[in-house]
Parts: sequence; structure tokens; C-alpha cells
Amino acid sequence: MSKPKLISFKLCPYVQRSVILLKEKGVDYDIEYIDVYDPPEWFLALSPTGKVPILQVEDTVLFESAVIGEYLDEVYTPPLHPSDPIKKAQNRAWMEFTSPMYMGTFNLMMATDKEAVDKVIEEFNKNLAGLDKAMENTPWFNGADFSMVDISAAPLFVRLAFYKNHCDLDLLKAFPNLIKWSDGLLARQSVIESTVDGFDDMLLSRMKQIGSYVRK
Ligand SMILES: N[C@@H](CCC(=O)N[C@@H](CS)C(=O)NCC(=O)O)C(=O)O
Repeated sequence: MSKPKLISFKLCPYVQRSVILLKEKGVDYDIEYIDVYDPPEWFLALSPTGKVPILQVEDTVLFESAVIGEYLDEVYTPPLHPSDPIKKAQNRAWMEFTSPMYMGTFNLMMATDKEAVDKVIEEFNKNLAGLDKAMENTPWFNGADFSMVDISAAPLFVRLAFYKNHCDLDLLKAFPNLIKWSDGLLARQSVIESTVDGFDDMLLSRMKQIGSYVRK
């Protein structure tokens, strides 16, 4: 089997989940970056949604990060879901829960006035409170075993750390369980290696273009 190839955008949290998973499993893969704001024709011909990630496996194109994740988990060892079906289902539910939160981090960047920022933060706080309550183990969501659900949340914490470091916005401060989870994830090698060089500067310059309210 030839190497799987991931089509990515350097700032995309959904692709970052696939990258972390590939690194956790030690898979040899190729990656090609596109600009999602000016996508090439070949990409639009391959991606049914016009979104990244897509994963090319031989002649097949997979899309949707959650599905790509499930495929990679089935094909490459070690399996990173709990084996108990009820636990696995519960983990998948929390993975679903984190997915729309990425829109929150994006909307925060896009907000150009205080009212819009406050609205995003209010919604975010509700979701963070739910996640904090669910995160009852340490160091990982399932305790000792690092798993898919940890991966699905990692890019979220990368972005929240960005807002804390560059925008003086500490969205985790009221959520002790999430602070511990975030600390563990941000120190993990696969997560450290999952962002491209210059990631923070790229986000900052994008925010400057947009006129993001939270950019100092
Ligand atoms: N549900 C999709 C979301 C992917 C997504 O929103 N990707 C963004 C970049 S982070 C994208 O490609 N946007 C381009 C567009 O919407 O045209 C997934 O999980 O793969």
C-alpha cells in the first residue's frame, strides 16, 4: 500500500486532528497544503465539500475529519478507541461535541466588535462547562489511556492557548479539569509537532487582515 496523502490548510484544526493521529500511530504519510481561500481546481475536483482535510488512499478520496480519523484508527495500530462499546460510543459523542467548538475559535477570530466577541464567548463558556464536567479523569479523557477523544480536543486547546498568549483572553480559567487536560495535550510530542512553523504569526496576520477585535 502506498503512503496515504493528506491535503491540508496550515491553519485548519480539523486537519490537525488527522496529523496528530498519524503521528501517534507512526504512519509514514505525505501532506500537501492548499489555500482554502483560493483552492486549486484539482482540489475542488477531489473534495466533495470543497473542505480540507481530504485523505487520498490509493485511488480513493476520503473526506470529513471524523471519518478519516475512524479509518486511520481501524487500519493502523495501536487502536486508539476504548474497546468497550459503550465507552467507545460515549467517547465518540464527546468527539462530536468538540467539533462545532472549532467554529467558536474561528468566530472569535472573525468577530470585529465587542458585541460579537461577547456572544462567541458566552456560547463557548457553555460548551467548555459541559466538557469540563465530562473530563473527570486524568491525565487523559479515559484516564491512563491516550485515545481518539483526546486527539479530537487537542487542536481546540492549541487555539485557546493562542488566544491566551496573544490576546489576553483566558477562556479556560474557570475550568480546572480542562486546564489539566490542556496542559497534558500541549506538552505531548504529536501535538507539538502538529502545527506548522510560524503558526501563531500566520494566525496573527490573518487576524490583522480581518480586523479581529480580540487582537491587541
Ligand atoms: N466537517 C469538516 C469541516 C472541515 C472544514 O471546515 N475545513 C475548513 C478549513 S479549517 C475548510 O476547508 N473550509 C473551506 C470552505 O469552507 O470552503 C471536517 O471535519 O472535516
